[in-house]
Amino acid sequence: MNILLVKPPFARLMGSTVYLTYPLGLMYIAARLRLRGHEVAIYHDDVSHPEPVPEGGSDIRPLEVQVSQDEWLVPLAQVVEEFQPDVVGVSYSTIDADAAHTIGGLLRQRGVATVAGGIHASLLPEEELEFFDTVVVGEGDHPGISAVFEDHAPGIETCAPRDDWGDIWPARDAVIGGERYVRYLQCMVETQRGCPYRCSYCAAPQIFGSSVRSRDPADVCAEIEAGGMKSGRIIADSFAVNRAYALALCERLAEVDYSWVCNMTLQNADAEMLDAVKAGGCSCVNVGIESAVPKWQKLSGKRVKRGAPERLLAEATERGLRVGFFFMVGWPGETEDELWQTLEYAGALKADGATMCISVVTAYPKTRLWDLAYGDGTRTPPPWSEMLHQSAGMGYADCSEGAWEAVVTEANRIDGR
Ligand code: B12
Ligand code: SF4
Repeated sequence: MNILLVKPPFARLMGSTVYLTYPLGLMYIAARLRLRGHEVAIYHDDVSHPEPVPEGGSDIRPLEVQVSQDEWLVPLAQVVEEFQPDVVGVSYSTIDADAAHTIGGLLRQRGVATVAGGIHASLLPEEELEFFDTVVVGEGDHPGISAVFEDHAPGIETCAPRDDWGDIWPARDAVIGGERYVRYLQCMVETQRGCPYRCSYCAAPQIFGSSVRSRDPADVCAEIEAGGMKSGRIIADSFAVNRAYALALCERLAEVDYSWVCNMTLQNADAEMLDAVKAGGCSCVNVGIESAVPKWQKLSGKRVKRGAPERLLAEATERGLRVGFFFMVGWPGETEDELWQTLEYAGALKADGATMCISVVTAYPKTRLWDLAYGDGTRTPPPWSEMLHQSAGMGYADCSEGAWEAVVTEANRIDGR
């Protein structure tokens, strides 16, 4: 069968490579489908479109306006024409959902069978059936996925998280125009799935489960070496949540010439772990603090002991490791005073050498935060294409519009956007 896998535009519509992502999920699925002899290509609009995303700059454009225009669909329609797929799989998270629905409409018009999957389809499968024939919930790179594509039977297919998920490598060569990804993205490697924590804003454990499933460190390193990877990101929801595995992986990574960054939970980032990741080639650990205010830290789901971020920063800096801290502003009911406490705290950590990412609180479907933000019906969720952590249109703070704009401007300044 000819199978086309599609990821809608995001960075291209935003107008900046800063927003470029790398479709590892689709690459895993492509590898699985190829094993069954299918002809597979990935069309990731950000790089496959003849006018790919422009380099650099972070010019946030009104995504919803871009999505509603249809000229961006023309090259995709041409690829469909040339490749003549028997079935098309579409992958999307919530921010991409409006664009994905437009793609679903185009394919229906042409009578092409469709399979939807990824974060958003996994969270709201019933709703997505309006736009696609088959909707897959969960991890789509398991051996049975070929049959799902072959049958493309109308309805929902649920895939439970598998312990043996790392038995194949992603087909990195399947993307049309894939050489356009910046090298750093091409060096992204996934080591672990699943997370036992329950952060209120996060949907990941609902798709990847709460039990942590890790790949053999030797296989991870073989993939890195085979790809000639030198500097990239390790994809693992919480790198050190399984301490023994993290230490073993670092020991093995120390033997390859690969520099990496990862996300880690604050309570796991102790001196022993910092020594291990540094020895393993880590250049930066990213850690979520989420707020300076204990009440909002607690709501986020993060456990932050007083002084712990400063201690981590000092210990990491001593070892030549960078630290990136994540903060969020705009918790439901957050006051102006509380918002500025977070900005001042983030500014101080930045002055001490941390890199900073300050996001606007955005409640995604099927999270605790969604229930808090929209559950009582007093607020209406915006269109999916507006649900961006960098948008002043998001956030649920209890302050005037002018005060909120000043907060977002300052957050962007500290963040460096
Ligand atoms: C690393 C990361 C990033 C990186 C980029 C990662 C990359 N691959 O390029 C950066 C920092 C750039 C990023 C950006 C954003 N991210 Co992000 N990110 C992640 C993280 C931690 C890992 C993503 C990943 O690579 N996973 C591994 C791959 C293999 O998984 P996957 O793509 O989901 O694919 C599997 C399944 O979903 C399924 N599948 C996927 N597609 C399809 C298609 C078909 C047809 C089928 C059958 C199955 C299927 O099968 C795949 C294999 O099992 C996830 C959390 C998580 N655990 O997934 C959040 C996550 C995806 N991000 C999230 C968010 C909110 C964003 C942003 C919107 C943030 C923002 N700027 O506002 C942007 C959006 C970018 C975009 N267009 O998607 C949310 C999404 C929530 C939602 N409801 O959409 C997540 C879930 C985290 C959270 N807080 O809940 N992200
Ligand atoms: S630690 Fe990360 S992946 Fe796990 S629930 Fe929290 S935000 Fe989600």
